[in-house]
Amino acid sequence: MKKALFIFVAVALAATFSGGSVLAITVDTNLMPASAGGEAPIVKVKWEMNGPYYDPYFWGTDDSSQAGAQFHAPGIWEATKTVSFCAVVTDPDGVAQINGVYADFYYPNDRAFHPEDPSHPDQIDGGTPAVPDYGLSGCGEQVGDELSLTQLSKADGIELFCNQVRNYNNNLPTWYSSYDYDEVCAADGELEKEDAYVYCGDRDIIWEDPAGDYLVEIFALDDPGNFSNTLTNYFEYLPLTAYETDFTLVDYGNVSLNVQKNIAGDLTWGTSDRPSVRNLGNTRLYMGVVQDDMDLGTTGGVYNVSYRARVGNEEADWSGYVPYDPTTWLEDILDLSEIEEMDFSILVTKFPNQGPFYGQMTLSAMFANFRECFPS
Ligand SMILES: [Ca+2]
Ligand SMILES: [Ca+2]
Ligand SMILES: [Ca+2]
Repeated sequence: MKKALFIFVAVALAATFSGGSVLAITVDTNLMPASAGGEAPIVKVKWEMNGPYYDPYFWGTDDSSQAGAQFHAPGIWEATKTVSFCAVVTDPDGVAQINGVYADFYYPNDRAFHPEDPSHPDQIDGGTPAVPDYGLSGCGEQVGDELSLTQLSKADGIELFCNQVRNYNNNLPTWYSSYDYDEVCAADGELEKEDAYVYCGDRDIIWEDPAGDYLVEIFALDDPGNFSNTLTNYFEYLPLTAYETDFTLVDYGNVSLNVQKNIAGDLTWGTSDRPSVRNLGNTRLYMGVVQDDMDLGTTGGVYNVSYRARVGNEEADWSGYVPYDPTTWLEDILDLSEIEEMDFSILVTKFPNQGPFYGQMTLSAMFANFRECFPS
């Protein structure tokens, strides 16, 4: 028995120390940047604007006169919005020592987006403040990775910042400390003397990225390894509630008296006989519907026709309405970038004549609350 045990241990040791691939070992590594010399660079001012930055048409522009940068969502399926991130950066040891200027930006931290959190399922009508719909994305997480900004020429930098921004969108930038236009743009100032430069870079956000306030951080690093101040602000992705349908007609076909007739939608875009709807905006939304009486009229003050509609295919989601009811808002909420089927249903309780009958429905959309971040 002892002998057998000894052989087992010997084999195990051989496997451990053979240097082969039988067992993995973990080795710690560490480093420190070499001690820095000189002084740190300074990010004096920063801003976001419509991009791309290499097109002077966009220089210094955003989509609202409010202080800071605000941008419209494109409102087009799968479209992108280019945002430019810019800063004026200097280094007391000379701009040649600036090694890089970097930007990071983050989703709004006060809302989430899809997917649904499976451990906290969606609620009817988006839930309540106490029990809302939760989402697993967004919540302040970084959008993409860090962005390296590009140095503009002296002439481009001065035209962009000291003319377009200063003269036409004065409240766009965020300043560090007590720096101001007079100091940065002086005739004998740093941009003129090329002791500072404008740096810019571009990133796209997409049509379905949630509306809200996006945190932006910009900092610089010099050759010896000194970090500048980090200058932060927010830009706003302005809310847009918008949708489109792939149908312009609901043909109920042959309808029998007192028989509910359904027209089923589908999830396929471009099949106009199978109604579909999709979210073009950057908020969640409810679809709403209003319908006339298709000239089917009333009997004893009661309409001879009634309707039902729903978004999606859950039996519980049917909503009923009669002609000229105020807008009926439908469950489910149409999520960001979501395509859903729309189903319609009609019930005729009396035909006033032989027909045919024609009418119109009006579709509309209403903002629905964002998903929320589950408290951590
Ligand atoms: Ca330096
Ligand atoms: Ca603005
Ligand atoms: Ca369809």
